[in-house]
Amino acid sequence: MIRSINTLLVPIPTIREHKLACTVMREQTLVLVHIQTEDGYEGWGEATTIGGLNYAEESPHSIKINIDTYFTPLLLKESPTTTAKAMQLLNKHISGNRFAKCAIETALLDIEGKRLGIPVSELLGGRVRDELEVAWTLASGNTEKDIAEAKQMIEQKKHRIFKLKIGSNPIDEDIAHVLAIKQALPEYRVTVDVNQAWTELEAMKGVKLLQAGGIDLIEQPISMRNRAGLKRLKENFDVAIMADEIVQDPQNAFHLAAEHCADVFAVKINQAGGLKAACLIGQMAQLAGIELYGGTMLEGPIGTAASAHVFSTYPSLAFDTELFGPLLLTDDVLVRPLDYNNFGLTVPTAPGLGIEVDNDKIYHYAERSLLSASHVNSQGYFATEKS
Ligand code: MUC
Ligand code: MG
Repeated sequence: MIRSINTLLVPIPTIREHKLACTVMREQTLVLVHIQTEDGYEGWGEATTIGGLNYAEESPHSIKINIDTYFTPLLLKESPTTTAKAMQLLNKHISGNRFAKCAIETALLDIEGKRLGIPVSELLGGRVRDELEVAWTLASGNTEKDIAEAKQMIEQKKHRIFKLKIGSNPIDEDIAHVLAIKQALPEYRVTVDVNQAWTELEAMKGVKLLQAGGIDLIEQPISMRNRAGLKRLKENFDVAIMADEIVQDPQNAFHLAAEHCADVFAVKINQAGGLKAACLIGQMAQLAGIELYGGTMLEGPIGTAASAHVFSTYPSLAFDTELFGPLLLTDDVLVRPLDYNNFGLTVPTAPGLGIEVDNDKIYHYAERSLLSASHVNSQGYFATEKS
């Protein structure tokens, strides 16, 4: 039985500016959910999004307010006895809010795994791998800096797959940037993420040039609203086209898979609406012959561990993962950081998420962020100010 649910906003600066087509990130706000039960268990979950409301329709603040105002009272009143029943209840009474649902489900599965003495991966059907290869995103905005960063990552045996964020500059500039990096790293996998920035016409040109330049994977080149356009790109080019923003809940992933709108799905636990939903999307992709990629919403270590448990269960993960979120942050919220080595991440094996959260540090960070937010009212909500 759930005793308490705390939702904490934990902003952590990034190690450098992270430039996407839709925003420039200098910090990431982790929305952390801490659930404690009557019988003494505790679980942690996390939701993140990118650039406030730039990337998706949930922001850190909307996630916190909706959990505190709608999710928590419902869960405390109805007292569901399992994670599955809790999620059924939430899905019945709360529409949308996939990121918030993901954070709650993660914390509940963490508790369920600890109670049963098994890792979350085993609650999700069972892992088939213990290590995940992790790509690094080059997004400093500067070609020379990106090349130096990539070479350092290779030398340190941290990453050997590189994803470039493009779409904020004129297309010819972006292509020149990508091709210069690929030429500097000829034997390594280089992929691009356009984050929906191109029109279909621009994409016809861009994809052609990137394919000719040896780029291995092109992620969400056009608007998520142009499903037919994505399918046309997939059919017109040999280079793998990956769907990202367009892959949302399992229902919508079902249609994408049935219509074979992309070669690869980037699956993200937040975007899917939770861990079980992300597993379901993976299964549908596999049944439709679509390859899988373990995506990130730039989660910190809690969401990254949860994602790792999910991706460890996929029978095939042809395009590997990009679970580098914690490495982009200047501080950790775990007692011991996640185990990144030899170009990958080791999936934790201890019960639940298999991580030890630094509760004191998190509560300290969350308090500091509340104190520094000038428009916060007594409940910790952002109040509307009169102009
Ligand atoms: C996205 O669109 O894939 C993943 C890596 C990164 O830098 O941004 C995210 C979001
Ligand atoms: Mg993407």
